[in-house]
Amino acid sequence: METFLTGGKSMLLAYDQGLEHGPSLDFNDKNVDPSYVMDVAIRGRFNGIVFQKGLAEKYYSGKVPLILKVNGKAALAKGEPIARQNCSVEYAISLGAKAIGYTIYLGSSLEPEMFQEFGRIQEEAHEAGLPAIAWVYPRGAAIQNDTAREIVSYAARAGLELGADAVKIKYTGDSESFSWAVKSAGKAHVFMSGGPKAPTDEAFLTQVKGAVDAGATGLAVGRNVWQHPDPVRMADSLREIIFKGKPVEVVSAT
Ligand code: FBP
Repeated sequence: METFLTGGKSMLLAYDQGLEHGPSLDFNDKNVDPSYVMDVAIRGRFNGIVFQKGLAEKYYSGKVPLILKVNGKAALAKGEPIARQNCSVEYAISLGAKAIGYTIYLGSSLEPEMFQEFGRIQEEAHEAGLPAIAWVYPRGAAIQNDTAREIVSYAARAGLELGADAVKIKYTGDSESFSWAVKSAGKAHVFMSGGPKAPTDEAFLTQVKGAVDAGATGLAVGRNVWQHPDPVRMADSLREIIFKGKPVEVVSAT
């Protein structure tokens, strides 16, 4: 995990939304180009970039550590969510991966398949000396509110118990409830998931500050950075909060 940490904290740039959401929902003429986002990762001094294998093959420049997402799904199919493996750990390593990412839809009726698959992938990653990062997203008919304290903390705990070295979870909305999720994750690092672009920079930075104050290792963010008109400036603001613990007011004012 050390590759992704600076003084125990971390800031990762996620760019798998083209598969997860489709290009028309999230992208504009600039950020539809993976080279643009690769460049943001470098200039924004991120601790890692998250790609699916196709983007890693064609756009990964090697200048920022690579986290290879080895499963994923499109948004078109309805029904209980499942994302199956689409890339082997061995191939991910051949592309330069320094960590393996995998999404688990906790609460889906197809959850057992993802538990089993993640179990094997985690062991293969560990055998190769790589950490396994689990995106643990409670989802499906059984889940009413995927940002409720008990649901997010369940996601964090499930990740720990399944062997994840880090869990990527949604923010609960306030620092106090998020700190329970961080406690529940135990020794697994907690990354707050960015979510859709917030209405203001301040609103997003407040969430990030809340997560960091709750004990999160940091942030794995996509849209709030590469949809920003000045993504490098946003990355600088995030760094001030994550690595230096600065208050939002100070960061927003600079
Ligand atoms: P964002 O910061 O853009 O939300 O990205 C984080 C992420 O986990 C991506 O890795 C993934 O593509 C997306 O969110 C999944 O979003 P959803 O919650 O719609 O499944």
